Amino acid sequence: MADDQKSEKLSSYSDKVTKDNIRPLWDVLSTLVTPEPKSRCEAMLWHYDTVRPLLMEAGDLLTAKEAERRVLILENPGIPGESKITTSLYAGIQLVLPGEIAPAHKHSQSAFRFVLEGGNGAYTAVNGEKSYMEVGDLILTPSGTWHDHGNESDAPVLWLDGLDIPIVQFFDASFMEHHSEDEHPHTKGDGFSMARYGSGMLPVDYEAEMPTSPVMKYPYSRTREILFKMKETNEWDPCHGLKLMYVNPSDGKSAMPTLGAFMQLLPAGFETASYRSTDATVYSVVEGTGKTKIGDKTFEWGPKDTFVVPSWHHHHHIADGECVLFSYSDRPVQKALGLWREDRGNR
Ligand code: GTQ
Repeated sequence: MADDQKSEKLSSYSDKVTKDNIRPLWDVLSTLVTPEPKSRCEAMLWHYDTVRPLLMEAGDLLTAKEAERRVLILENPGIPGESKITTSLYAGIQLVLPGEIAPAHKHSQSAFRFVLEGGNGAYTAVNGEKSYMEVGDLILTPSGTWHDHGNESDAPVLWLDGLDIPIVQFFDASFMEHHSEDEHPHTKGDGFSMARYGSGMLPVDYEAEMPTSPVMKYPYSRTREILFKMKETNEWDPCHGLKLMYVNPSDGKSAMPTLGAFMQLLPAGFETASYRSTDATVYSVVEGTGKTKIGDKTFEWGPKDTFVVPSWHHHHHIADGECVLFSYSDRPVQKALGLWREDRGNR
């Protein structure tokens, strides 16, 4: 058969079988099984100075209660309309104004709040425990736990919401319920779970019911102190500076099964070595200014900015002064499935 005759026959064959919900593998194999990760996710940065005024404008338009959650989603430009910051993760910035309550609900999705602004009287109540917020605190909302947010302070509170919404969507495993009251019963005070589970001791015979940390709040004051203590020994990793992972103190694994969260310190003037890994990573700048080069793009950042590094993209950070960066990714999922890979440069 002549080449053009053959390709015409193959093409009409494909058209024919597709009508029966059948597809020839040879048409799609190279897009399904790629030699390297090929993602629609693009490198991107959102300046806090862009997002904050938009949220304050939303604050004039509707209450936290009317919205249920007054959140602006950070949507990846390569995946428009899907409410994703990476292929597997969600990010949003949430605003709760003084006196407001974002009403209690629970859902299959795991979430965390990473506090950007305000606090000092604003809180998230999770599973009966009321955690007051300070900038840089990480507060968990494990899958299936009742939670509501409130603000008893006289200033707005804003935080970064990280959720595994796209992962739960992928598995078609989403359930959610509203509580009958705006607030679920707040029976435990601030620091309850930290004292019980996060102080190097556990109640004897403790057995985890869920593969998630029993500690609800990881205060920044503590995280920062650990980083600066570690700094004294100068053991900087060329790719990461000093980087810590938030863990479940009862098993040493990731604090949440679907969301890996990290905090790192870069010394003034430090330029990290080129690095890439298969977990697309969302960063939130806590302290300092600097740049991140991702492929041929350069993103300049300062406190409270959010940026995303897609899977398997070479990147490195350049710190102007001393910098602290929070980040999260789907690493625990990839590790559990034996899929996670990293490449520490050597180029
Ligand atoms: O605060 O419970 O950004 O349910 C998205 C979904 C926040 C929350 C989000 C949610 C929440």
